[in-house]
Amino acid sequence: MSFVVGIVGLPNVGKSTLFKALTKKQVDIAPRPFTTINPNIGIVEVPDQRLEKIAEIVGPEKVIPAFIKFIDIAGLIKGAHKGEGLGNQFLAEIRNCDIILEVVRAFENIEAENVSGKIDPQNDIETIKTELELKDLEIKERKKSPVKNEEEEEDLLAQKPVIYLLNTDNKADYVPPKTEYLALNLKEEMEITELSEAEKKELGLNSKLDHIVNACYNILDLITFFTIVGQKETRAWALKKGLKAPEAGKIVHTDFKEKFIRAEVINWQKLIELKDWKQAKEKGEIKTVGKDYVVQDGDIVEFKI
Ligand SMILES: Nc1nc2c(ncn2[C@@H]2O[C@H](COP(=O)(O)OP(=O)(O)OP(=O)(O)O)[C@@H](O)[C@H]2O)c(=O)[nH]1
Ligand SMILES: [Mg+2]
Repeated sequence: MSFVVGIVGLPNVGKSTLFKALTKKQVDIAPRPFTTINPNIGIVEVPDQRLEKIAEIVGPEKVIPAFIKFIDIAGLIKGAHKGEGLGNQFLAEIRNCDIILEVVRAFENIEAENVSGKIDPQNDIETIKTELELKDLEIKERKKSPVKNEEEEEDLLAQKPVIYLLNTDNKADYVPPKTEYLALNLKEEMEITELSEAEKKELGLNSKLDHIVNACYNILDLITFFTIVGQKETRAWALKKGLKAPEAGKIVHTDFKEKFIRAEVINWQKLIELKDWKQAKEKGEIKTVGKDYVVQDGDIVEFKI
């Protein structure tokens, strides 16, 4: 199971710039609208110091972080819901996303045309919102079923959680949007990812991309649990908050759900204190839990089948 974040916004606002900074993938970035047509898909690791600390005491061959999938979707314009600028195709790509990360333009760049005419974050936010709502209306009309089941409701574009990300160059004047938002200079962020550690230090530059990944993780309502496979692999997994041990097991291996009997669990910090699993077990610090156990953020889990 993976969780999907859709990068959405007007054309030329820096969506692909953000995608490249996050995934380090080479994608087309250019000062013209509709540079991106086919979506770019990439995976981003979720930063987690707990994983590093667990790995320090375990010393595994491989350390694998949890990840989120990001999709860089083509720009939407007014009328997208009616097919304007291939809008229908692009809107359909949003439907498969769990949340929307909306990039909003707040930078001056005369080369890169601003399709909405001027820097006006609130106005741009409303343009996109309207397109999503109009598309939903059209879908509802088409279905015309009086009772909506939960799944259909969930499918609505305007119902998806949104994180607004203002792409600012810290120079342009603008009235901030009325909603909550993150503000970053995405071009600078992309450039930072191309620097070495030493260069970053020298220039005193720090990436803020982790804030975005963490914000996505939070709004997706995810927790992290860990697994340790001997000296081989220590791994972090993303799980929807509130799910039980067999559901967590399913993410690791399909058998872990079907054949789930019990799991052994310890909080990550407790294991760090006690230094190793065997010792923790001897001290009675490893809990044995059944299929109704709700997995907690920071649990280290060993599934027993
Ligand atoms: N000055 C400045 N230019 C930026 C910034 N972010 C992006 N740009 C430029 O704006 C242009 C468009 O950037 P893209 O990342 O391709 O934008 P996009 O939203 O993916 O555009 P489409 O795929 O066409 O919808 C490029 O020339 C970028 O270099 C920024 O923070 N500051
Ligand atoms: Mg693009």
